[in-house]
Amino acid sequence: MIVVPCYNEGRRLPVSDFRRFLERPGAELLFVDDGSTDNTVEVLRGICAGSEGRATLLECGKNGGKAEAVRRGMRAALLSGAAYAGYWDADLATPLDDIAEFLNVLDARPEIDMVFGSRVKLLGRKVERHAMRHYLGRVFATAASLVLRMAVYDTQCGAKVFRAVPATAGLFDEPFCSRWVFDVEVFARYIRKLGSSSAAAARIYEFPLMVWRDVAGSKVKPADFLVALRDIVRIYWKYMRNA
Ligand SMILES: Nc1nc2c(ncn2[C@@H]2O[C@H](COP(=O)(O)OP(=O)(O)O)[C@@H](O)[C@H]2O)c(=O)[nH]1
Ligand SMILES: [Mg+2]
Repeated sequence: MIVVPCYNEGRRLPVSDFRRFLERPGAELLFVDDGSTDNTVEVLRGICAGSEGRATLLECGKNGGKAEAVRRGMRAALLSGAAYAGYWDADLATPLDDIAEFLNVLDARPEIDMVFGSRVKLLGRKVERHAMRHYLGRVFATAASLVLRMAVYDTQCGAKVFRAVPATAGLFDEPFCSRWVFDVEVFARYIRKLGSSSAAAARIYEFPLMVWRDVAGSKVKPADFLVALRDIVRIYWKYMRNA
């Protein structure tokens, strides 16, 4: 089951891509609307109505931010009985086709618990990121790697799939102390659960995406980079200081 957090996405949602995805055997989507003030809910209800129960909508009512919406959705998805649970940005900056590739990794490598999209700008791939966000992203990933004591290339890609097993159960139970960089907090919780960064690193797979594009209409503002750095310090203090 894949969780799709949505906030004022009425105009950006690639409806036909979601419909096509739902025709695949076993495909399940859980949209989480977060108090959108546009027509997001109507658009999502339209997708769910034609899905024969394979797409559902969770409505949070008041806007609580992406972290909280993903947390609620992932908690439900991990408890749903599905073998895998993941989350995926609604703008489909990462195409839905990659979900099948991520699941192939989980099927082929039983020791892996999580597969995360990684935006590595290699020749022969189409990873199109604004230069500024690319460089800020590199600074941020370096800071996150130091805090986590684990070399992660890209913590912030909004395309992640988890195996529903005891090691990942509970990762989304408690509210996050970070706003945008809750992904780093998920890594920190997993490290705490397994006992060390090296044990966690052995069970995480970063998947270099073939295609990724910066979709216009992002809700992340330049000042959020500073919030992200503050939250990295919070995460260090809460999870990693005594680890
Ligand atoms: N539920 C919820 N989702 C949000 C919120 N803000 C952003 N999102 C979702 O987070 C995902 C990524 O947002 P986006 O603005 O594209 O960020 P960017 O790709 O990192 O620039 C999309 O699915 C958004 O709808 C929010 O306040 N609540
Ligand atoms: Mg985006």
